[in-house]
Amino acid sequence: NGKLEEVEAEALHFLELFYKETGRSPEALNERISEVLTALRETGQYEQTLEELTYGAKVAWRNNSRCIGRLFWDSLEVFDERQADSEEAIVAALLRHIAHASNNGRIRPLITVFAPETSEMSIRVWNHQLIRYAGYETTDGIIGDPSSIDFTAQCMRLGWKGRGTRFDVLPLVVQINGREPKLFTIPSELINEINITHGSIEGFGDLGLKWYSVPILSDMILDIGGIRYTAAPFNGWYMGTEIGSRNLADTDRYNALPAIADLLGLDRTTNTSLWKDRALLELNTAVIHSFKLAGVSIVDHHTAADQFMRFMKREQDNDRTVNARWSWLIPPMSPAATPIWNHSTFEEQTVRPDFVAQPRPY
Ligand code: HEM
Ligand code: NRG
Repeated sequence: NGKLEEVEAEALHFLELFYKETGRSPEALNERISEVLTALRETGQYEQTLEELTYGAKVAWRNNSRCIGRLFWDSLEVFDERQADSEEAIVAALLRHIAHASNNGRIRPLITVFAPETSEMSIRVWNHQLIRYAGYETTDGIIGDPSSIDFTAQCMRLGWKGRGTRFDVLPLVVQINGREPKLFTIPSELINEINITHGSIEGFGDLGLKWYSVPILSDMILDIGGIRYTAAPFNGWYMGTEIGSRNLADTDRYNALPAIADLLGLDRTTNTSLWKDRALLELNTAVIHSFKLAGVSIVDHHTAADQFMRFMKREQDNDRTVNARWSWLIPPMSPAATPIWNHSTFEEQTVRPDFVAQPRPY
């Protein structure tokens, strides 16, 4: 069975990494390897220890070529929810994740790991992120976040009704074993949202822009030692440009730049006024200002880039190669003003553990 051989090879590779990097003895490694191989040959599966799972999740973060925030990989907290076997138990764990990660603004990097994919069990969280805004296609155009249109339609098919504002928080949608998914509303007291204001531009708050405090990605596979955790939501904190240069600025997202330029009195009839750039700068300034004012963790792109350079240095000092994709690591604002810009020699390889995309379940 080719699949089993692959899992075996992945398991051995991960166990060797884990035992070596955590200073465990070769004897203990060999003992664990024979245990895992026996389990695999008898049942086609093996279960990771909490220590293996925890370290594997950290290394998956460390390995992810697209993440600029990896300096802090070793401080990831891991909640083991592999025993959760009902939609209700899974949702309760998701709510605990939101609360613990949010931490009144002092955001904690956290991953909650549910049971991996096996022949008997498969769990999917349909949400892209646990907290996200709905998007509706109406006869008057799109309302809300255009990137949520398909998922929002699924929620409505399952009986959800949004209020129809630009910022309706979507429900949690959890599916077990391909059954019809179940839908749950997140209690509003668990969700921290930040109104976007500007420290020195009067009227910026009247644009009615806001964003939620914690990005909790919930649609990727955590792949460790041949085991695929198809439901393993994780979060850190935001880099300001994710919100200020993309979510609120992209023309196919909230498209806020024209309104901001008008507020600033800029000439939008010509590109040479650089109205988009000026609007972007003030929007990004406002995002950072507003998160700081609310006491919510956020990092600007210059600091994040410096932290990433420190991460690279530290990895090299530890004789590890850094897996990196340049086009994802440069920030979407003033990229050439960060030290990442001049590193065009990044290497990207398929490595494990890692977080990987999976097909949408809907
Ligand atoms: C991607 C920042 C924590 C895993 C990214 C991106 C940024 C970022 C800016 C690019 C996103 C985009 O362009 O859409 C940060 C910051 C963190 C952090 C500031 C603060 C601690 C984490 C944690 C994990 C993680 C805790 C997992 C344990 C990833 C992954 C991607 C990513 C898997 C790629 C997502 C994809 O392929 O769509 N991160 N991150 N990050 N980050 Fe981080
Ligand atoms: N750009 C997305 C979030 C992607 C991941 N970013 C992080 N991850 N900061 C957005 O919502 O804007 N994280 O785990 O902190």
